[in-house]
Amino acid sequence: MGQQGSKQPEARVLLLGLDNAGKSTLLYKLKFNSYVNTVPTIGFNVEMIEAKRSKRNIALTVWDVGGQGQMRQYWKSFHQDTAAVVFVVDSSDTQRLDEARRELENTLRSDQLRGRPLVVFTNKQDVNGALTVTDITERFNLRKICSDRNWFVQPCSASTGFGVEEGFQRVAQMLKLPSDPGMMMKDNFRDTVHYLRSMSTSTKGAE
Ligand SMILES: Nc1nc2c(ncn2[C@@H]2O[C@H](COP(=O)(O)OP(=O)(O)OP(=O)(O)O)[C@@H](O)[C@H]2O)c(=O)[nH]1
Ligand SMILES: [Mg+2]
Repeated sequence: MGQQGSKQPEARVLLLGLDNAGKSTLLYKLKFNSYVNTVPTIGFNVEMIEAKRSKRNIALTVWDVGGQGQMRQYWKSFHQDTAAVVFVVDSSDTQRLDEARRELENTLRSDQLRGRPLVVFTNKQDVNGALTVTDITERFNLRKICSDRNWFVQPCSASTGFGVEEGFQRVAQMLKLPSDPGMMMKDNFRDTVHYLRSMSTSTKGAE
C-alpha cells in the first residue's frame, strides 16, 4: 500500500451498520467468494479487494467495524480518509429499522465524511418478507438525508452472493479519489499532500 511507483489507485471504504446486519458476511463473500460463518465483530476486520473503475483496477481497503451498541462510539475513529461509506441493513429486521436510520444519520453528520458517497446494501433479500429497496429508501428518507452527496441502494444477500459484487462495483465507480476534480477544493491540507504525492508517483510511473 502506498508504495512509490505503484500506479494502482487506492481507496478506503467504510462498512457500517447495526450488529447482525451482515457486514462481515458481506466482506468475506466479496473477498473469498464463499460463505463464512461469522461471529459478532468486536473491533474491526479489514480486507483489501480489487475492483474496476472506468476500466482501471482499483484497490479497495474495506474496513468492517463491529455494529454492537458499545462499538458504535468508535465508528468515528474510522471516518478519516474514507472514500465511500457502505451502510448494511438487515432488510428482514423491521423492528430495528429506526435504530439503523438513526445511526446512519449520525454517521452522515461527520465532517470527515462530507460529500462522500453512500451505498446502502439492503441485505438478507433471501429472507421471505424482506423489505425492498423502495421500502428502505423511504423509511430512511434517503432523498432528504443525502441531499448533499451521491447515494445508491443495492439489494443483496451476503449469504448467497446476490448483488454483492455488483454493489461493490458501484462503490468503486462512485467513490472519491484524492485526485478527483473538486476534491482539492474541499479537503484539508493532508489530502492536498496525499494528492500531490499521488500525482508525482503517477508521473514517475509514466516515464
Ligand atoms: N439469511 C441471511 N442471513 C445473513 C445474510 N447475511 C448475513 N446473515 C447472517 O446474519 C448473521 C450476522 O452476520 P454478520 O456478518 O456477523 O453481521 P455483522 O453485521 O458483521 O454483525 P457485527 O459484527 O455484530 O456488527 C449471521 O448469522 C449471518 O450468517 C443474508 O444475506 N441472508
Ligand atoms: Mg461483523
